Amino acid sequence: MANADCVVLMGGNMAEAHPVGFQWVAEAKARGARVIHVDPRFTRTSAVVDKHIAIRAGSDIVLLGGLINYMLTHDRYFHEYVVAYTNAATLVNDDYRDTDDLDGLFSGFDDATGTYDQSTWKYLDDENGPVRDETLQHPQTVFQILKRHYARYTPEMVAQMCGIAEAEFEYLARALADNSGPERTGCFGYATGWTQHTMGGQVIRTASVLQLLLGNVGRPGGGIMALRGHASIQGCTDIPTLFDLLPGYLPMPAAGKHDTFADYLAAVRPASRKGYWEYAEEYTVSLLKAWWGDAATAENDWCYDYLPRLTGPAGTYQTVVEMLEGNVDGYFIVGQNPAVGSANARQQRMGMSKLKWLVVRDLNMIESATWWKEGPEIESGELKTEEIATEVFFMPAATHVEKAGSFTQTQRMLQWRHQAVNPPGDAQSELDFYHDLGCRIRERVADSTDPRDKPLQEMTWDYPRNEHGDVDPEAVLAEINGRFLTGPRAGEPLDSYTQLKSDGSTIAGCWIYTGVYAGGVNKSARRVPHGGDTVTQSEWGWVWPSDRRILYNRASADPDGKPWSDRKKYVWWDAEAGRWTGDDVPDFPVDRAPGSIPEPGAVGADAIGGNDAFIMKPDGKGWLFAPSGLVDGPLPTHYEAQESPVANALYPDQQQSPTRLTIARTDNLGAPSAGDPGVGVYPYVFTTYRLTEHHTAGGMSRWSPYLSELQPEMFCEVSPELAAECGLENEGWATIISPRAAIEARVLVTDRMKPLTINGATVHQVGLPYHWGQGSDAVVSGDAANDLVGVAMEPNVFIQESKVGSCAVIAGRRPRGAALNELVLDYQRRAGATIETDIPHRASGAPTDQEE
Ligand SMILES: Nc1nc2c(c(=O)[nH]1)N[C@H]1C(S)=C(S)[C@@H](COP(=O)(O)OP(=O)(O)OC[C@H]3O[C@@H](n4cnc5c(=O)[nH]c(N)nc54)[C@H](O)[C@@H]3O)O[C@H]1N2
Ligand SMILES: Nc1nc2c(c(=O)[nH]1)N[C@H]1C(S)=C(S)[C@@H](COP(=O)(O)OP(=O)(O)OC[C@H]3O[C@@H](n4cnc5c(=O)[nH]c(N)nc54)[C@H](O)[C@@H]3O)O[C@H]1N2
Ligand SMILES: [Mo]
Repeated sequence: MANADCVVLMGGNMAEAHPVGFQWVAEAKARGARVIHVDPRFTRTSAVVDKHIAIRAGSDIVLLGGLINYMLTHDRYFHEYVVAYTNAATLVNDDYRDTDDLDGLFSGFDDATGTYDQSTWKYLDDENGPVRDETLQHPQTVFQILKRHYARYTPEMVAQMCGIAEAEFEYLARALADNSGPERTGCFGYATGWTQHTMGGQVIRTASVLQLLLGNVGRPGGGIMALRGHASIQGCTDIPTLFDLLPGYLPMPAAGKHDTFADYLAAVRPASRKGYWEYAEEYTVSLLKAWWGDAATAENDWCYDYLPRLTGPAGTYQTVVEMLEGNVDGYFIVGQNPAVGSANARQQRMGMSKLKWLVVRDLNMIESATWWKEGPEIESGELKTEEIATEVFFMPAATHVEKAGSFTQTQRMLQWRHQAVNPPGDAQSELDFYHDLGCRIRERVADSTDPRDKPLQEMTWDYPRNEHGDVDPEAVLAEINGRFLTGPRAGEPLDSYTQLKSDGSTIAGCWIYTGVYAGGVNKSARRVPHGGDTVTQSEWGWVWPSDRRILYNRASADPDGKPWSDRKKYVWWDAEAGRWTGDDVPDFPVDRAPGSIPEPGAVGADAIGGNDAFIMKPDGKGWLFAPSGLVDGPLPTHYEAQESPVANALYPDQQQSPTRLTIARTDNLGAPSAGDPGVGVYPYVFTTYRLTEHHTAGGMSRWSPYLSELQPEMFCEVSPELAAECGLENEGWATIISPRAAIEARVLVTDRMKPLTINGATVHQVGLPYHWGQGSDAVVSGDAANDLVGVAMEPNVFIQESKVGSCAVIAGRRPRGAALNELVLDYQRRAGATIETDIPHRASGAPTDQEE
């Protein structure tokens, strides 16, 4: 980011939520970069950038689509880059139909299931693979499809749907165009303002399309920075706590789809057999060998059958529905506070009240551990402590300074943390807790003859312990890195994932991390001041894969292998040496000459052509159009949020994303949208966000008296106009009502919130921080914004739409006791909100009723 000439911060509040990383933006700005913040609110980020542009929450695809259209129609895209490195020239199947042809749907939509059959989105192939027209003129090229698709995303449409004046749009478009191309680069930074939408993945895709068109991928100062959340949230997807992934982005096997190891590999390997996913077998076998050691053999498919099989989505929201229906006995809550932090927090608490047992491991006695005695449902009388059968176990957890281990931050960098002090009392690190739990479970099943226990009996669980009896975290890192099992280097750590084998002679717990422990050195612990003398500061930490600081960096050179410009040189071809060289570890087969054409029949790395900069893609190209991989469409397109008072001007027949997932239940009703009767009952748009002084659900900040003093109370941000409309007074109280709940908050009247004119009508937005919850153990408590938020999910990754919702606002505090639910029900009745009004094309669980 420090190398960018233009930084667009959109869908995040970087100075507030990532103040340390923001130093790089500040550096870029000090060097003359233009910095722009696009946010519904004027924030602490807006205050220190060149320009703030106010946008209506949930309309980002219109703005980004408008920028794409601008670059295409004003000939401001980076032509040579686009032709060489993206799929712009690739032809798409003749059967493909765009949203403009089908009133807002792509071809292949099945109304009954609410899902797409993606077969018409495929490339047009001949015997040599995808057909390309490098002139970009053929009507079926991705380039021409893109042009047609975004033609209606005009500055007028942006003004109409986002509330952004044409002059502001022009400013943004020019800033980006002027700061892209051979000599210059621009980057985006985003976080939850983009992700937490029913089309969150597609918002980021729109930015990817734009950045590829501008040639801002794989180059210094380019890219799209996902400004991630918790300290190791990147680590949590690399070595996942997610239900649908195995380490290193290998998918979790699914029942009926991946029944045999051969099925699994066939699904993971690209049909083209090109690029590094061709080695899925090497990665998976090495993983299974790490987990099951000698028990994993070629004969038993390396214990592939010991892996669980998914029978459907098993994310937190689906699991809570299962709890509510009495299908879940026990639950572990670890490093999470869903009674406050998850959408429809009331549903989370009610779900927990149906469990037999609950384990909470946390630093503090958070609301997820105390809802049974002092949650909002106790106050309202909906739950009675003595009637709740859930047995709650609280286990104290060691904090980050009380344990050692690696954290992976947003730039894919692993950094080691050393232990500063021992955990107090009974507090344990996660590593010790789970190791201990594993040992105890293994003891219990040691003599079992039940085949179901074999994976437990046979797993490798032999970590060395230190003098206190604790597991050595470096031993875990070494296992993740992997080692040779046989041959002259048996027992030695692997240097690179390219050494992984599918014959059982290597192990690696996460293939993308291989190399972090090369030579037996913990490279994540490298801390040379300023990262040493190199351009990439390469002696600080270790970045996956293979310590590459910028992915796809072959694109930083032109098709001939020369830097695009001296100013932006990074990785280039050294013709004399016959190798790629430069400031970073080349993200390319190191001796593959520019322009070289693979031998017919070549597979894997050998099939990568000299200009196939995107080595993980099955065609080696950056994807403007995604022929596979996304369930909600090959091109991003705008739909309104699940709840929106605004009609979708782009697709009047398709208000919301057709593939979004909802949970149609009386405890998760949605507000009516534009065009529905009752839309005026919840007339305002709310959005939720963070403050520097607090952290997420508050477990790490509301227990600190210093931070609590700085931000003591839950509040709502409203414009002076909205305050006048609702009779709100600054520092007074407001009650905010959604179809799920009503909460109270202190009122902050500020002209940082601006009413927007959308489709010719005024739209008011209400800002709500989500850090407070009800419980007596914290220093400060308050109503939780998440009680208001409904669960509507993005269909690829199941993230909740917590950045937009509809609400009503009235002056004064909310009612107490049973009157609270009466108020909520009264609004529901007036709006006519029922399960039936809520079901889109399908619901992610069968619609069920719940006693009120
Ligand atoms: N001090 C502190 N730092 C944190 C955290 C914390 O709680 N406290 N949390 C950490 C975590 S877990 C995360 S994930 C990150 C999150 O980092 P951010 O995503 O930057 O944090 P939010 O405050 O949720 O910011 C979202 C911003 O997006 C805006 N926004 C809302 N809806 C939209 C929209 O539709 N479009 C656009 N363009 N903008 C929108 C909001 O007004 C808000 O300013 O922060 C991390 N850092
Ligand atoms: N409305 C709305 N809802 C949101 C969001 C939003 O923007 N708006 N943002 C979403 C996002 S991005 C996130 S990340 C979530 C966060 O939501 P949660 O993860 O539910 O909330 P946190 O408060 O971050 O919970 C982390 C807990 O871990 C504990 N902890 C810290 N270190 C350790 C440790 O080493 N071990 C253990 N066992 N515990 C530890 C802390 O004390 C804390 O209680 O909220 C999501 N919910
Ligand atoms: Mo997060």
